[in-house]
Amino acid sequence: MQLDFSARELTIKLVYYGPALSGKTTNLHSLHRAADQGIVGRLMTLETRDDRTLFFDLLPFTFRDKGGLSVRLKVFTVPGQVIHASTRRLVLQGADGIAFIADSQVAETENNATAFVDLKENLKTYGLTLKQIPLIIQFNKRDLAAVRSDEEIAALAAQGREPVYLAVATRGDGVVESFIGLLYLTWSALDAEHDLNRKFGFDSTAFLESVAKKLGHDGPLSDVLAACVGGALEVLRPEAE
Ligand SMILES: Nc1nc2c(ncn2[C@@H]2O[C@H](COP(=O)(O)OP(=O)(O)OP(=O)(O)O)[C@@H](O)[C@H]2O)c(=O)[nH]1
Ligand SMILES: [Mg+2]
Repeated sequence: MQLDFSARELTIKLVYYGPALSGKTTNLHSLHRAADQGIVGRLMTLETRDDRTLFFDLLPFTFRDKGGLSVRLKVFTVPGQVIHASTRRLVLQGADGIAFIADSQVAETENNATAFVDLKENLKTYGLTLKQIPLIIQFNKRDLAAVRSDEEIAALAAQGREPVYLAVATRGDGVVESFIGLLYLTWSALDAEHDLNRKFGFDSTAFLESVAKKLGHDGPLSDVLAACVGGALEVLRPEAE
């Protein structure tokens, strides 16, 4: 997080991580499509001819709170291909929250696991553990035939504490829900650490509801958060461990 107190501007970095071809870039395309023009900037992607991310993608958002606070969100994807290990580490630097995009296909189980270990190791190089960073997990490509069942994913989710979402990123299903879940968790963690709501007279529920609305989800925040199929949308409080 970067905070410019005099300009009342806060910048939050979110990173979409995961194995190659799991749909990280597609999530950003769907978010970009769903977003109100007034809040979203240009989606920057750098890909090879066969659509593989070469360096990273970046989707910027800006929200202005009634109280005058500007919140900027920078949403990045890492390149999933194994050869881009050092780029993934670089992109992860300074992340405030992470969405791990897993591929639901049974055949991708091992690639998901390898990418998860890779995430853990890269966090370690920044002195972080999984418990110290807001993280949600999205099982994408639910529309394909040979995928792990809902029951299997529910059982997996019950083992961990990370909030779990189901998605079909190509259709936009579950994309905004995953994003709002990640933002909720990230804001809660930053607030617990920096007391943001009090310092800026900021109403985070109203903020998250307005973000969801500008992404096409009208209604109470609890409705969007209810899309989480497992794990816990709980604030990380490292001091309580
Ligand atoms: N059927 C189906 N295909 C999907 C879905 N999401 C993404 N895809 C497809 O999967 C392929 C890879 O998607 P990308 O978003 O480029 O994957 P990525 O995770 O960014 O891949 P890297 O950049 O190599 O790490 C593309 O052909 C997408 O259209 C989904 O929910 N269902
Ligand atoms: Mg990509």
